[in-house]
Amino acid sequence: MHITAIAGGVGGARFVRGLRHHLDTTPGLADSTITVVANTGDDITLFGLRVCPDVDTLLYTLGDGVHEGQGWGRADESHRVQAELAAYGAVPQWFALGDLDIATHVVRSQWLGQGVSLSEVTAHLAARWGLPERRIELLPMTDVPVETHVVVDDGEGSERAIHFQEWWVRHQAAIDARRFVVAGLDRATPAPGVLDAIRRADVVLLPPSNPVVSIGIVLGVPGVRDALRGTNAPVVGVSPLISGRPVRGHADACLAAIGVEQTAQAVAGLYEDFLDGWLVDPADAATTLRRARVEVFDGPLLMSDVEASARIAAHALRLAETGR
Ligand code: GDP
Ligand code: FO1
Ligand code: CA
Repeated sequence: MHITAIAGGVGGARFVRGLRHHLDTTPGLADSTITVVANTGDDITLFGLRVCPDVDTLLYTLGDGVHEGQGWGRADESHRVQAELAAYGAVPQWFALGDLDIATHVVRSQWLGQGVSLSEVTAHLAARWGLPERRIELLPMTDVPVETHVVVDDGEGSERAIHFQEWWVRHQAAIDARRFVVAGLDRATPAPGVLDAIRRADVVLLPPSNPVVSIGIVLGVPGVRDALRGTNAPVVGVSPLISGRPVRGHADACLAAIGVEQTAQAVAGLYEDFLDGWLVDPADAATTLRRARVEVFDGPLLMSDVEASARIAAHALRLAETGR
């Protein structure tokens, strides 16, 4: 079986790790392959280095190198380089860059500077993290640089756009977002393999990633949404909201900015044109959808460890088999 997943960072990575565990421990499914299409709208250039947070969270999580408590960044990390940058007065200081993590950004930036595409760079990084051996292919959604910005009130009766990371990390999404503007998205093309991965999959899964600034950005890459509408594979999603609240992060503020209600049902509505199945937490059992089959997970929809994530992924796969 070949499964394609469209993922952001922590929610996407934990789900795919659980999916891999489920496949590896289920007779007949161990040779299944997974293609992950990653959001690159979070990407930012800092100190001349290209940082791809969602791609790196996927690499580190699926490669057993992630800082489990944080959900992003490297385990056993130190911050000596950042302390030295601070001593030079270099800014910004609101974005924590660990020493081991910086190596990823240095080598990525070096290769990009030599003209290597982001998908090729990502394949090199994925090889270092052992993803091919785990039958996981990691693709950026596009090779074209794309950066999500957030339009906020500048306090003087006008508005300005700040980088998504500044809004999310520095301001903790506490400034009202008026809208998201994704620089580069209109001229982006899907990275090599992305459309085929959706069209040729046996199952397409939407992990419980942020529907606006993770999955929503991937869906905005010209051609991706059409591929999802057109694929013969069932498309099944897992709700990132429980009782209308995100499990972590600021998906509530993101939904408010695009005028969408903060419910599992309304999130599924964003995928209505291609979604076949939707898995929700027992607290959201009242969810009904016109086109997609809704199932209630038997227990909290929480990826508290790999086994719990695997049970959620297994349920999503079963729903795909029966959902259309
Ligand atoms: P990010 O890029 O690191 O923000 O990660 P994603 O976009 O992949 O996922 C973020 C979303 O995952 C948030 O909206 C969370 O509510 C959701 N999420 C995180 N952990 C869990 C979990 O254990 N269960 C469910 N259902 N959703 C989760
Ligand atoms: N998230 C934070 O809340 N604070 C940070 O300082 C921070 C640094 C960081 C460095 C590398 C990386 O790959 C991710 C990092 N993140 C940090 C997480 C991340 O930028 C955001 O959670 C996501 O982009 C939002 O989806
Ligand atoms: Ca993200």
